[in-house]
Amino acid sequence: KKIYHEILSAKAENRKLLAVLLDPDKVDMDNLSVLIEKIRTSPATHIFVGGSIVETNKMDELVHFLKNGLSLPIVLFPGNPSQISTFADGILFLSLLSGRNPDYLIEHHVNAVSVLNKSTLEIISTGYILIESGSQTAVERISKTKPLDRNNVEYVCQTAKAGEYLGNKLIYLEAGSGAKLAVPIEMIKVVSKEISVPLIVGGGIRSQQAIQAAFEAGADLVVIGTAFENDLNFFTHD
Ligand code: 1GP
Repeated sequence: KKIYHEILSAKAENRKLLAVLLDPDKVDMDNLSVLIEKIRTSPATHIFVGGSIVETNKMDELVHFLKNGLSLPIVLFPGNPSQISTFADGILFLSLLSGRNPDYLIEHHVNAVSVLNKSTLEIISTGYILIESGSQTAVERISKTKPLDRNNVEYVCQTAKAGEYLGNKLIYLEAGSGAKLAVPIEMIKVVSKEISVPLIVGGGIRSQQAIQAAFEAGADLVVIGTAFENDLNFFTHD
């Protein structure tokens, strides 16, 4: 349980965590050594790997390469069970609590058990909550679920707390990759006070200031995907 323990101790010490999300479909596989170098010199504490529609062999290839080049924990962030690479260190076992599609609440999880049982992956149950972000995102399209109203902070809070009561070890507020609007700061403030498990925030965060604002509002771990994907020097800008 190394990864989760580390997240818990970081939270206890108010040490903020940053994950770089890599989508094997978008990563330039011919230039992986540059990518590795950029990550190595970045403030990233975790690598998340996943995407909406990735094949297992692509996941394996990328995870394998990252494992060899970096000492950061590699955590799967899968869109479905076919994306589970047993070369990674851990997996966010996501239940899409904002939606009412049973496939993403439990069905995919049942189907993932046989591969998980053959792996040494650290399984971290995560209540995944999609927040409306100005336009339709891939999560919404693929999961065929509606995001929660970004103005209804109370309902989002209740959803997050229900996720914690169900035993989720993490709560993840997600605006969606490439989101127009990130999760509202006010929502991060209220939800982080409501729950006692660590809070992950991601989607549409594109500047150092936005990362900082999410941390100050109460996010324990911020996820950066698109901004780094589009500009490998993202973390060296002011
Ligand atoms: C996955 O939300 C992420 O949670 C990443 O989003 O690609 O917009 O950084 P971006």
